[in-house]
Amino acid sequence: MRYLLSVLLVGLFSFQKPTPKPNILIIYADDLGYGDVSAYKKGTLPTPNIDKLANGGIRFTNGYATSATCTPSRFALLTGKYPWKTEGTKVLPGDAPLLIDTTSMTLPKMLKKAGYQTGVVGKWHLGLGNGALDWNKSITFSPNDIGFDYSYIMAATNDRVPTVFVENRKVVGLEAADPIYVNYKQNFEGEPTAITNPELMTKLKWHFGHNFSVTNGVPRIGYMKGGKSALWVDEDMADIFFGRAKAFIDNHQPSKTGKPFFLYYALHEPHVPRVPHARFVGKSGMGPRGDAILEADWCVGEIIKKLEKDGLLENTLVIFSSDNGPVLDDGYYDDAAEKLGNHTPAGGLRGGKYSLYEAGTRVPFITYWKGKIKPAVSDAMLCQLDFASSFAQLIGAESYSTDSQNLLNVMLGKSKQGRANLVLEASGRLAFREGNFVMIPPYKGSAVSKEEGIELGNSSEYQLYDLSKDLAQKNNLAKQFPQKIEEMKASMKKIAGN
Ligand code: NG6
Ligand code: CA
Repeated sequence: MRYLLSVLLVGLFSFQKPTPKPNILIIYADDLGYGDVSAYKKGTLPTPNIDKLANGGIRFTNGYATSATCTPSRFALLTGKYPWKTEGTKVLPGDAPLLIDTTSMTLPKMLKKAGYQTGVVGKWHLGLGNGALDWNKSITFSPNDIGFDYSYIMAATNDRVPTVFVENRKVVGLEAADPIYVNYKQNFEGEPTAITNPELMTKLKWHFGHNFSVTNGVPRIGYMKGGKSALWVDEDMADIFFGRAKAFIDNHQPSKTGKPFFLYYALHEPHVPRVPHARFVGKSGMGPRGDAILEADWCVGEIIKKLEKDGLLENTLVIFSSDNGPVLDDGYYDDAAEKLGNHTPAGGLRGGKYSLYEAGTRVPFITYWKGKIKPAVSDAMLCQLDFASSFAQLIGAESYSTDSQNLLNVMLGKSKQGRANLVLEASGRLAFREGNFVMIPPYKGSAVSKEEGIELGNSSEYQLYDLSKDLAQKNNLAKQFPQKIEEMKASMKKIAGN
């Protein structure tokens, strides 16, 4: 009898064996606008590979980054915390110390704790080291100290020095005989810059900013010296990052290791400088920005092909999104505006990168899981901030962040009940979306950024828009609905303080 019972119990338990934890792949573009993906806004620029995910998964129309610039959005994605609650979450220079506290819980740490093999490949921009970093030594305070088993990154942005890759704790390809030095305050004696030696700018010329050291024919932000053997070639960056992402999958095959993986694949496109591989040059007819987007789309296609080839697609949750909205001229002469034609990077939303208007933070946001997620378009509101709590639910871990909401069912298409509200951020300024309304408090500063020509959202008056009727934010309802403003102010205060 007892024997029978235990057989029955064993049978029952093996029958109820939990499904294995899926792999998680986040593909994160840099400055890709809501309307830059053709599944979002059919235009002159085809993105067939991203479209495949969008049309085979859930295409979210109200998906947000927390912020209209890179560093804070990435901070939120990896920590599950509103970035503006932590000091220093602004666009970082290339020599900034690590912004994420190594003792705090993070998304990759949570996954690692649950048995995941974790990797990051691509753009980092969250600082490295603990102050006065020596790039020639092993780097502590790196992605490897906040939960990643493997990292292959560019430290900051492709327009900031040092223009080298860092694999785990080491600058890739550095030779001891030619050490590398970085300084954001002053140049190294005798070293050329874009100002003293403009002839070095063989590939791109600066329009504003970006007139410090020149590497690979491209002027950058910040000064650097040495490390010649380690300098990246911009044209090869997409292939190198894809190669490392692919190798990460090869080296962490769940069938061999018995463990799922988490890969954060952070593309560098279409951030400036836009220097795509020759395969893509001239292919979009829109100049380097369009070509860079085609390159990014190619990367997406290749990584999905890789998963498919390895039989991993049915057991991998794939997410595609972008860190902030689009910008055309971000400091180089590359004809992005001149060759735009009918393409609409913001897809009808107002503003762009740096803006408190929708195009700053509302981005392409796609979840895809072959066989598990049914194709759909969802207008539920969700934010990259929510990955932390949603993935916690996915893997049966406890959520560790109160800013991050568990929207797993929304991400899997089982619910359309998204966020009730979300605080949006652009360069330290906050706005508040609740339901279909968005409120932008008054801010000093110019209405349009002088150099990029983007409407920032600044006004001396309150702004209130009903996005269900006025997606382009043309009609300020603040005067008409003073009560609504008061309600939203009170609601925002509960989350963001005064
Ligand atoms: C700005 C840069 C811009 C870009 C941005 C960061 C100038 C004039 N502009 O300061 O080119 O690098 O920082 O972009 O230097 S982000 O996507 O990483 O946030
Ligand atoms: Ca960005």
